[in-house]
Amino acid sequence: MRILDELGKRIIFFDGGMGTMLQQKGLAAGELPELWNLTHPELITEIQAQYCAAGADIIKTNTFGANEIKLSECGHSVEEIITAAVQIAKKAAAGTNALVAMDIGPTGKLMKPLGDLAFEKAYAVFSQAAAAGEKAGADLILIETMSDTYECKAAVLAAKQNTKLPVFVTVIVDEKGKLLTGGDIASAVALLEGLGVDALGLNCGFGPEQMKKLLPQLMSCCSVPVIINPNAGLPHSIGGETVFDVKPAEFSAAMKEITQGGAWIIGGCCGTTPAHISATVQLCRDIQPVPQEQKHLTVVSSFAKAVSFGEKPVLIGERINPTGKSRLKQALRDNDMDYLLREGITQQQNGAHILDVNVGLPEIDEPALLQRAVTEIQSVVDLPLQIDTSDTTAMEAAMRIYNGKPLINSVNGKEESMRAIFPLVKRYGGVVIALTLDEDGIPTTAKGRFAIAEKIVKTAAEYGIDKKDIIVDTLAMTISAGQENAAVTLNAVRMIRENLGVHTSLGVSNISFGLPQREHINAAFFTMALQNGLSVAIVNPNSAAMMDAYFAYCALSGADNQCMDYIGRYSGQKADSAPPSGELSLNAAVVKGLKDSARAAAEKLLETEEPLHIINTQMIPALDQVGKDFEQGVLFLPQLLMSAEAAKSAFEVIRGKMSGKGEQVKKEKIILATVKGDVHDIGKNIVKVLLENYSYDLIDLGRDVSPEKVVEAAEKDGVKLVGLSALMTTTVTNMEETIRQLHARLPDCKVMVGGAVLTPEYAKQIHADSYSKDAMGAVHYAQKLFSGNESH
Ligand code: B12
Repeated sequence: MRILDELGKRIIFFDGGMGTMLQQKGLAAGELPELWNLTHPELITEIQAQYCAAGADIIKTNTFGANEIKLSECGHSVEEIITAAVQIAKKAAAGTNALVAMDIGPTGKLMKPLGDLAFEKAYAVFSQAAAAGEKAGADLILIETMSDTYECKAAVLAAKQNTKLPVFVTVIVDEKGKLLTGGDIASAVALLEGLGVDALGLNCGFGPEQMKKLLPQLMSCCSVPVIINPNAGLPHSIGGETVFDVKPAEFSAAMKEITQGGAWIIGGCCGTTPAHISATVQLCRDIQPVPQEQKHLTVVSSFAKAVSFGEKPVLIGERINPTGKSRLKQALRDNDMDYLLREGITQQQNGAHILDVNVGLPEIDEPALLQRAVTEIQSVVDLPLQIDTSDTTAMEAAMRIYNGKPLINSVNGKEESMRAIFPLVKRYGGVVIALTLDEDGIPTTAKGRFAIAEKIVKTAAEYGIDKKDIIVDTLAMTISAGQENAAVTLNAVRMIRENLGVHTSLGVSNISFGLPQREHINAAFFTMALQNGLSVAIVNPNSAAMMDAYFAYCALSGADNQCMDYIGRYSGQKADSAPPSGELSLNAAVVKGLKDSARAAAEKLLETEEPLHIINTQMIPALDQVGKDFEQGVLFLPQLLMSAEAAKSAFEVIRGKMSGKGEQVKKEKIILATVKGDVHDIGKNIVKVLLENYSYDLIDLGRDVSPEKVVEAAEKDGVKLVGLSALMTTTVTNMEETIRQLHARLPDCKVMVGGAVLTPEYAKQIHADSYSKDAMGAVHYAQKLFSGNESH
């Protein structure tokens, strides 16, 4: 059976859970399931044979964690384990029609800048696994349970560039349809379809009922076959054991509705068994797959958001482009990324939907700088980016590491340009802006520009690029050089939109070059272009005139539902109020995650304010705000992390001012640690600096510290006071355990605790000797204790 030929003709069935089946067969917690391919091959074959007997068309190899990162210390090579796993699966499938999918799961590491896994390292790790799977004879690749689109991109590129196998991908989302790193379903689909995967969908997380609710969202944007592999319900814990509630009959009934909702490929994940698959096959095998509609959506995405063209006119912020901007040129020469980030944030605040990123200066290493700029901007701004460069090496470098499906600026009608750019668009995915010029220059008629657009669309098709992924720029030429220029451009916009059916774009401000008071012309031209069907404009979102034209046009044309955007923007605002810009407060810099601005703001504040006051009035409220937004799903882990980094960099400066004020002779030793399982250490570090400031001799054990390590350190140095920090409800239990062990082993050692989740009552309940709500409280307790005033 060739899987791709089979899709859509009948429902295709994946097998069910492997990990949970192995646990039932005795796999211990912490043991690597992949090693069982070597130690218990017969058990794996047995499970997979049961799945084949149940009617699975595709069985997954037992290789979810078979990558160099997870297996580095197991004593066997990745190839050895994967080869064994594929052979086992082939043996189990022998005599049936079942195919073998090389299963690839996440590495378990966070990608940079969230964690420390570099994109190219992830690519290399996945390449090794994918190639080993193909070599051993797998029929397709399934990349599954991906919770980060960026890691997923590395895996898909690795599979596509190192094998010839079909590539299926499923991601894991929460009940709101969000990935761990904040992406929604539409942004994941945009990225994965852009990369050319053969089928995509959802797996793990929860049961079929919850997935059923997310299916319409997926079907509304997806044009490739859809896969749904849920768990046997929501996992919950009974007596320390993970249990899944949904039984085969209930599971299969929900899966039937899922096929009726449009999924072509179904199966199970954690907690599902051969009985679940068998029941599902019985119930669904005669269902005719619902025809999958081609959505023809023109869409770009970031890690978090997808922007679709055609609904409302789209604005691309033009400010990160050095042409004519000496301050930005200087920032690029100085590697001043914070300046770029501020430009990005301001444009987002002012209403841009996409940001143009162009760092082209003759004297710089453009590929390296463009990659860096894209990475840094993506870590603080969640808008999709337009990668704008005439250097194809820089373009490829940036497209490769971009987290999402980018907009690309640009290709044109020259043979050479199309030959260079289209393969990149095909390989990395993207929507490309096509300029209506070619070897003969820019046609002076709308018809001439239309003809070039037609040629570009036709040539793109030869590279396998659909016209939905092309946006034609009909080129605005200044009216000061030719009366006809505006009319030609606008006619071309209309002809292309109406007769070629592709979206159009314009760099609006070129129209007024050489004229005084350019904004008047720009705003009027922009409105005219929108009226002629323009889909997207490159504008300065910080220009009130342009934004006023935009919001007024949307309200007038009916694109702004009940004028809500217009009212939201202008009600209560004075007509001439200026857009936000300028220096950021420390609070704002931390909330927005801007490291350099946070440091600068802290330095400024230190001229007039006390360090502790700055922490209490600026940093803690900012982090509280970030925490709340995170909890409510407004912010996601990448932004949380950038805020933490910004807070830390401000704190570095503040610490410099705090230390050295106290006495010089070191006093008693105090141990500090953030408890096991918890990596939050900003608060603990503040406590440390303050205690040091009062001349205590601090032993900082860091974060994620086991109870045993704390006890050992306290015992070794005869320490009489230990401070423990915990910030999560899930880690206070480890705090309790640490206190228990300390008290049992060292009865004279006192334990003080702190951290946002704790209350005085709870601290008492877990037998802490002292609780303080802030760092100063830690100092007071230490003073009291060491001067002998502490009482029980
Ligand atoms: C910054 C931050 C992060 C950063 C941490 C960076 C770092 N190096 O610390 C990063 C991005 C890494 C992070 C990760 C996560 N985070 Co977080 N994070 C926060 C955030 C926004 C701020 C914490 C902070 O630094 N506050 C400022 C400091 C100064 O306050 P503080 O720690 O309370 O310290 C003061 C006092 O409490 C006291 N104190 C502190 N320790 C001690 C110790 C002693 C002995 C004493 C006496 C006093 C004392 O003195 C300090 C100064 O006054 C909070 C939200 C919030 N506002 O609390 C969420 C928050 C704590 N995180 C949360 C979560 C869920 C996570 C993640 C699980 C996210 C994820 N899905 O992966 C991971 C967990 C990773 C792990 N295993 O620990 C949740 C916890 C929910 C809960 N109730 O359990 C919170 C509350 C956000 C939320 N509302 O959902 N996070």
